[in-house]
Amino acid sequence: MKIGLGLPGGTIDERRLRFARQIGATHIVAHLVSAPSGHPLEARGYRVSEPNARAFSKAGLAELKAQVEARGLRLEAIENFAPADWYDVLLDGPRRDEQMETVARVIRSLGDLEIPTMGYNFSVAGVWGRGAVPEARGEAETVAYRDPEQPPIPLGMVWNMVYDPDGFDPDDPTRVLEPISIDEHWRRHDRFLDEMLPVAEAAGVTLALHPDDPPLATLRGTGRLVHRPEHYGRLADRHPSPRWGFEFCIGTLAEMPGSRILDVVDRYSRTGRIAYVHFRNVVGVVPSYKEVFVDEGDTDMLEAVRILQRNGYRGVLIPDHTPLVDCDAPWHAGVAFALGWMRAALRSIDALDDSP
Ligand SMILES: [Mn+2]
Repeated sequence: MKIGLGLPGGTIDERRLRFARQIGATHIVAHLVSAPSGHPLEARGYRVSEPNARAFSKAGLAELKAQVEARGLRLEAIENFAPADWYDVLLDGPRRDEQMETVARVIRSLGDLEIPTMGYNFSVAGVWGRGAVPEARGEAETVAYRDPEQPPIPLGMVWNMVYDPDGFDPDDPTRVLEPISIDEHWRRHDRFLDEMLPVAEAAGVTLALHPDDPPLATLRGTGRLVHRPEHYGRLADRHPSPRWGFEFCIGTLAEMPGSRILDVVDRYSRTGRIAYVHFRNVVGVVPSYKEVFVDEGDTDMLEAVRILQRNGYRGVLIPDHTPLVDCDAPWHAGVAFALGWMRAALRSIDALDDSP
């Protein structure tokens, strides 16, 4: 298996890439939508998604790939579409056709540039409701979900990001999204794949789905897709294309009640449809859980890599996110600890492939 690092948008520069290589990553997963846009709403704590960001253009992706390769690394995947580029795909809105074409263009660009995987999270509510708490080992700051009240989603927002700043008024309780049923959400996702998988097949790009975090059946009135492990199986049966797979987030899957996570790792790694792995650990399950260091959670992560190896998985593991370590560089220390642990774990079972 190979070790990668996920890098948030706006942070990918030469120094960050050297850091990745120095701590033993050979592969990069780039998140391009998390970069701040500079919009005034960000000062009020909202994240804003700008449309047609240059980062997603073929020129932008080519530049990113060249930058990654110049540091001796390989660009394994781009993770997540920009909400501004595909909100009406999620909402089944009037601009859906146009936005499907934008998504298709991104996938074709990845294919042209031989970037193998596009990770995505088909979710209206997105990752929401977790707060920072000093509850990982040694009071390290991490995130926890503690069953908060779920206000409806203001219009102009999907995936916890504002795509329409002019139409967004979080203080007006009448300007909120109507509920979306689970069945309706599944229907929209099936339609998305029915239309987009032929594009991915032609481009030679794998679409890899992240499970819903937090894994609840509904969140803020909107249905969720993969909130139990068996939903991955259901989707794999419905969409047998080799260009559809799992962005296999062990942390999120472990947050699902009764999931017996090592059995889940065993079952789904046998299918050969894991595109790449988010390798992180948690304590608890919904509606109450927290993220922790890789070696302190409920999941025996060493056993997880043994199972992946035994079942023939040879792809990339990234640490997803980690608690922040108290020092001058909390993020760097957190991921460096995770990568060191992961390299040693793979080495101990003779499973580390160190070639970019
Ligand atoms: Mn994840």
